[in-house]
Order: sequence, then structure tokens, then C-alpha cells
Amino acid sequence: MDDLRDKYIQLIADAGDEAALEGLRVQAVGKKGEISLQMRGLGKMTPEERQVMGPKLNALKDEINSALAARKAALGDAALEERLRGEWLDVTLPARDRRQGTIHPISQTREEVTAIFAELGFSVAEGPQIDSDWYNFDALNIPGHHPARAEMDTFYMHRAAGDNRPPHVLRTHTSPVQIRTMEKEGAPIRIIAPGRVYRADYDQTHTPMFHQVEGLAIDRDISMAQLKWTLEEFLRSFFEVEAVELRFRASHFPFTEPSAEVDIRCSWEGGQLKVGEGDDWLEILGSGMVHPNVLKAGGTDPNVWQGFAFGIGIDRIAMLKYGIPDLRAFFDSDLRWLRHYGFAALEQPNLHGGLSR
Ligand code: 2NM
Repeated sequence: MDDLRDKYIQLIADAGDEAALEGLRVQAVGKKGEISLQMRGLGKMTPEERQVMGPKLNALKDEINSALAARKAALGDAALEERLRGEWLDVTLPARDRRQGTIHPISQTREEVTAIFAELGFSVAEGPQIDSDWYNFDALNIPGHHPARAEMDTFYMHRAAGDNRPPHVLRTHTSPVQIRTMEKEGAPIRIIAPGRVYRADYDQTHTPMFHQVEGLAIDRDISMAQLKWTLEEFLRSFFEVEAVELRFRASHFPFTEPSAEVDIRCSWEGGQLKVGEGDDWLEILGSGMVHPNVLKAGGTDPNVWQGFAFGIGIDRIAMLKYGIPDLRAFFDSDLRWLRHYGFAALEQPNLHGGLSR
């Protein structure tokens, strides 16, 4: 019996895989296995012999079964080790090796505008998209009866019945940011406020959400001439041309006095926009000298400080620069459109490289 034991313990230890182990199991303790046959022989023994041999055979069977299980577990562990070595994976690598996403042309344009004004000494200011009607209208010298306040143009936030506090609105321009910056930081100020704005309007050339960048410069000696130079510099950089020519047309905004709409000289030869040459004029932005009431609302003394301000539609100048014909396509999230008009990630716009490279 010791020979039998030594033989199988050795064979089990040498078994190279699960199939070999199973063969050994059948050969030793299977129905017709060597040990099972010996057990069958117990019937022919005397009761005394059986009392000695029975427990010994049972113990041997148990020992062999344990050795089989242990070897099987060891083989399983080794196989797993081997597999883990083979299937090693760096989970910090990018999941896809192909560029998938692109920068939306509005994001690209906003980055370009920010980069240009940064070089001119303007920092970026931000504020809430939901604001009180005081910040959105009153502080900007827009009176209660002004048509811009009408439900038709402005999204008013819901108030519970009986709640008579003054309403909040989705900001209709980024000007509330300028008021908040005046309050918080005081003059002098040189900021731009880019961001989303909302007006209840939807057709070929209007979407209920669109993007604006407004600028504000306040100092002791700010003039319309500085406004004009600043806008020329900006537009020259933005459209990447040697020179631009601007035309200021007298206009009216409640928050500036005087106010001017600004046109840029251009041509549309072959249906393609060329800025700085040609015989056409393209309206590009609104501007003016900040109204004394607006300075006062921001806590700035209009007897000491003056300011210029302007407002530009980001979506509109993005369409002009990148030849995008339909405003509404900006917000359709059509992947084919995004791949066509989108910009490569990680290529930040800057003045040295040419902004739109
Ligand atoms: C425009 C046109 C003219 C403007 C005014 C201000 C503020 F808050 F400083 F008074 N921010 N932006 C402004 C002036 C905006 O958009 C067409």
C-alpha cells in the first residue's frame, strides 16, 4: 500500500495539466481504479484483516483525493499567473488611438477672441447666466417699459403664485457681468465678458441661446478714439489681415451715449468674404461710451471715470471667419458637421502661430 501511495503522490506531483490529473484520478480512485479494486477486495478478507485494511485504504483514498485537489489548485494558479502576464494592460493609455473629438468652432472663436484681448490687456470676467432683472436691465439704464423687457424677448424664470419678489431672467446679454465687476473691483477696469446669452427668438439668423463677448474699459481718460483703435486691432488680428477699415454709424443703445454700430470694409467676391478690401460694408458689432447712469449703477463716479464698451456676437463672427452658412447648425450636434468644421484638439490659438492654424 505504501508503494501505491508513493507512486500516485509522485505521478500527481508530476502532472502537467488538468487532463493528466483527471487521468490519474480515474486510474487511482475511479470506479475501476487501483485503489477502488483493492477496496472491493475487502469483502474477501477476514473481519480482523478488514478492520486493519479498511481504514488504511480509506485514508489512502482521502490522501490521494487531497493531493489531486491541491495539484489542481496549483495548476490553476499557475495558469492564471501566466494569463495575467500575457494579458498585461496599461489602463492609463488612451482608450482610442484615433482622434475622435474636435473643438467646436464657437469654442475656437471664443479662445481666439480671448487670446487677442489678453494681448491688449483685457482679462476675462464671468457671471451667472440667471440674474435679477436689476442686473440685466435696470443697472444698464434699460427702463421698465423698454420693449427688450417684454415676455416676447426675455425668458423670465418661474415664480410660485403669490411670490411677488422681482423676477429673475436668463441674461439677455453679458452686460450684468460688467456691472458686477464694477461693484466688486472698482475702476480702473479692462475686461471682456464672453458667454452664453438668451433671447426668445428662433429663425434663420436667431437661436434662443447664442454667444456674446462684451468688452469694458474704464479709466480717467477713456475716449472714443481708444475704442476705435482697440476694435481695429482686434478685428485685424481676428480676421488675420494687414489692415481693416471701420465705419462708425451713430446708433442708440440705452447703456451707451454716444452709441455707434461698427461696419467693416469687405468684399464678397465669389461668395467668399474678404475683410479689409472691396466696396461693401458689413455690420460687425455695437459699441459706445458707457452711459453715466450705468457707471453709477456699478458704483463708479461718472465725474471721475469714463468708459467705452462694445458687444460682439461670437457665433456671427465665427460664421464670417470660417464660412459657416447656417447659424442653427452650430447647435444641431451633427457629428459630420462637427468633424467638418471642428478644430484639432490641443492646438491652442495664439498670435504667433496665426490664430486659426
Ligand atoms: C453692446 C453695444 C454697446 C455694452 C455696454 C456694457 C456696459 F455694461 F459696460 F455698460 N457692456 N456692453 C455694450 C455697448 C454692448 O452690444 C451690442
